[in-house]
Amino acid sequence: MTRQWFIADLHLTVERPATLALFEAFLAERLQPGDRLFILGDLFDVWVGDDDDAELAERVRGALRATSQRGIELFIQRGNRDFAIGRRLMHECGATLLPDCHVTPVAGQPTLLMHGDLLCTDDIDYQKARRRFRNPLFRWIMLRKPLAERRRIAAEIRRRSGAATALKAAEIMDVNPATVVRYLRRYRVRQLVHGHTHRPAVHRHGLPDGGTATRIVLPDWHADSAAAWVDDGTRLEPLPLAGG
Ligand SMILES: [Mn+2]
Repeated sequence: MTRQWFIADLHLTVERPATLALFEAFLAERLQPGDRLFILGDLFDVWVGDDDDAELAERVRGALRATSQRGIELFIQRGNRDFAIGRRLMHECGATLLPDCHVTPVAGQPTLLMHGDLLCTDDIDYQKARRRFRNPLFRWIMLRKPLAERRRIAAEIRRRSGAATALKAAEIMDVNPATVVRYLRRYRVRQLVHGHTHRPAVHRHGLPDGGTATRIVLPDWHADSAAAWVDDGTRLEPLPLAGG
């Protein structure tokens, strides 16, 4: 049976090896050939570029490549922490890079997939920082710098406060409900799956036409608490992977 899996906000880093081990076990033990895996952003706690040769990057690259080679389709969205993910990584992993807004059938109905940071429009400073980080020229200049310098800059951004705090998980604001409805209408969907806020829940949103939409917020991952949502073709349900 083909299943679709949805995960987000793993925030993989060498500093949390147990979460990395959980992810590797998830890929190897839960996914079966024919399954599809959607990673909706912030797979990495930070991504300095596809040429990263650090141990973490190599391990995740290898684990994803082994997964796609087993016949599992991989789809990845960028998050606010790993916005520098590019096509080279996708090619090396056998994965497909999805745009920031992607509509696909989930549990039998058209569903919008997002990382979720675009929905947090109350955080003006963050949205400003986001535009800067996502600017193609900024990106081009950054990715031309040597790896060591990019690592230093990434560490510096994590230490600093101000506009960059929005890149830190603890500071994330929740979504703006009017913005959620705007995206639901723009993409003509009644189901939305996203991560980013670290506030896992199922929400209902009333639409201007009198209908109701469902918004599923994926959990962030920790070694002792993690879950994937699974679509068996008819239903989308959470599956605890740690912490039950
Ligand atoms: Mn995020």
